Amino acid sequence: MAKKRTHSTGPFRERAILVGVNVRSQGDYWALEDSLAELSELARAAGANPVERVTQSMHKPSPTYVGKGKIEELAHTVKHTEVDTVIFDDELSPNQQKTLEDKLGVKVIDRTALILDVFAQRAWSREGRLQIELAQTEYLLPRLAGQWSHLERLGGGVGTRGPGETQIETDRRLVRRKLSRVKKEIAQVQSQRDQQRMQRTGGNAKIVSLVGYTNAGKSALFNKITSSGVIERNQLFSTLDTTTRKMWLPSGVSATISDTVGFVHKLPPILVAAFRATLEEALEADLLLQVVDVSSPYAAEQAQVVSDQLADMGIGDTPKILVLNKLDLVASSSDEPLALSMLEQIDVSQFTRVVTTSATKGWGMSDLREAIEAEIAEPGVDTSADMIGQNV
Ligand SMILES: Nc1nc2c(ncn2[C@@H]2O[C@H](COP(=O)(O)OP(=O)(O)OP(=O)(O)O)[C@@H](O)[C@H]2O)c(=O)[nH]1
Ligand SMILES: [Mg+2]
Repeated sequence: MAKKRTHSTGPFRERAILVGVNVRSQGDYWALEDSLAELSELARAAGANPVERVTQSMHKPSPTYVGKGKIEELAHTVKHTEVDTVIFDDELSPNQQKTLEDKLGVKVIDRTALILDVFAQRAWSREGRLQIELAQTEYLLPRLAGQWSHLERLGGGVGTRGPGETQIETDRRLVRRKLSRVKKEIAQVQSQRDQQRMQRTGGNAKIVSLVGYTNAGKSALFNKITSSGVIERNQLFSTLDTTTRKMWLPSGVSATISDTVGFVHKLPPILVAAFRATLEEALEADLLLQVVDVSSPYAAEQAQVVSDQLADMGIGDTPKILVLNKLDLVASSSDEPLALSMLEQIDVSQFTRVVTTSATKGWGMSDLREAIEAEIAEPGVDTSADMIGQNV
């Protein structure tokens, strides 16, 4: 019999098997091994210990995520490796999750729950906590039915029913009430944020926003450019809160620049929706600085994920400067041209300019400032092609 079902996204330290599929009809440009490598990092960040990976290639998606035979194989592996948890590389529907948990006899977690878990651990501000609470509650709501199934199997009865309604209905009501409370509090925080922005910018200063994959070096660049002390760490999702500062451009004009939360492959839409207040700076930006870690073997895929997610957020058309960061890890000096093969992999046509930087060495900072100034003054005059190979 399956263990008690929980959908807690709180911290856990368990031995885990990672499961991913490659669905050919969906043609994901992200290789399965790369996605699982990242899932493994996310699992570790959440405190789990991934001990095994199981993959399957399929022609079309399976209603049970993996095929029947694979589930049997998985159940066998679960027994023999004594794992506590199986983590799936995509968001599972409540039904899929329940079926898999029944068949495997251990806790089943999906990529969304894992990302929510990592976010929950990093949220320290009131706004961050509220937003993660909103995302977790939205995630939990459709999964409540499954959570009570262990009681339903016992035949309901004492302690499982309120007067005239089932426990699950009572729970749903409580959770909905919590949802509306959290949403109200977020709205309050957001209106304070709006006021602050108006005071800061006087309503007309240009807004520049750093965006990019988690761990690309956004906070490091932000600190360098504004001489601030935002936490920069070699971990996924160091930054959850937006920090905004005034920055001076070479001609003496000022703009505001914001450091924002990082993106990740298969970022759950509920999380993006919940973090809308935090992402407001990016949503309203006149100019985006899309930061890419050039030392990552997945730099091109990561750049594509961010571009796709910006488009999903409705800001795919905001002018963007491509900032190729961590140059020091692939070049010995700021003069060494960046290997063109790197640029060939990234679709540079969507960017108005390209700048190479090293936030830690301070390379390329004046180029970046000049590019920002030029872009704000005369958006889109330069073309990326002219800028490629032009170095710091
Ligand atoms: N060698 C090198 N390391 C860098 C550079 N820029 C950032 N880093 C390091 O990369 C790690 C991640 O940097 P952050 O600035 O925290 O990255 P981020 O994009 O803000 O990440 P999230 O907030 O998690 O989305 C840190 O350990 C930084 O010190 C760089 O140009 N060169
Ligand atoms: Mg950061």
